[in-house]
Amino acid sequence: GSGKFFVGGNWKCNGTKDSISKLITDLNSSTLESDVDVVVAPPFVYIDQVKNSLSDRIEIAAQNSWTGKGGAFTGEISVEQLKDIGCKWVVLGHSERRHIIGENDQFIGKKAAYALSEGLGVIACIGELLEEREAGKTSDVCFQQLKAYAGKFTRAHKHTHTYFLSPFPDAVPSWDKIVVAYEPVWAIGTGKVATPEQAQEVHVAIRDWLSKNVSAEVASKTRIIYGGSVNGSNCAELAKQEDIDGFLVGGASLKGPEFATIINSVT
Ligand code: G2H
Repeated sequence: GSGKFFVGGNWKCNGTKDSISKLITDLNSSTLESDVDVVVAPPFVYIDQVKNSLSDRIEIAAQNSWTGKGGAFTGEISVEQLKDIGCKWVVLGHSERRHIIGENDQFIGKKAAYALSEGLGVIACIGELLEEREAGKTSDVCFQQLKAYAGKFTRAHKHTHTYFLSPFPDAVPSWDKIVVAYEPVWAIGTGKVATPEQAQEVHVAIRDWLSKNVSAEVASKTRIIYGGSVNGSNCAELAKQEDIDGFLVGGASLKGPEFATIINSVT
């Protein structure tokens, strides 16, 4: 793969003060490979607790952020607030937000561009539904979702005159803090993990798209991580694939020892 192995734990809407305190104790006492970037994404209300008790070895991501500066936006959390409490990352475009909550490419791209413009790292999720895979549309869907991010990243940097010269002109600097997470929707929380070959095939296609539409450098440097029912038993085979640069883990990230096993599957 390219870059440093990256493993994110997406806790989703799970946990209590007590269960999170136990998880933190387990994470703090586990031995983690040094050559891996590790990030956890707690629910907003527990971020401060996590920040105050989790080892600095692990960075913190939010599971959502607002499209711009804070203000009169009831129920939203701004990027500035996330930075204020110590978040370094935000997970955006997760399939649960796309398909359960109804966020579209446009809205997700706007959030991602704003987070990046404020220096927050973005874990940019993409992935196809089962019916889309069965209709042979996996790459089309992933490319469409990638394009929505890339287009917005460009607009976040449109102040230079090169804007009009290519479809994604100033995209290079803004891709530094992006990790692409490929999560086939049919594999999320279903226990139905993609085979290493299925994942590798899509990761190659994503890298190829980045190369053609952004730049060869961005394609080779950007971490492309896999998510969808990754666990302690299937991580090693997936991690061996050339273009799998890490994982976004849901259910299995709620168990400290198993999450450590996944982090340490780096090859
Ligand atoms: C995919 C993943 C984490 P899980 O959503 O983002 O969750 O590992 O539970 O399938």
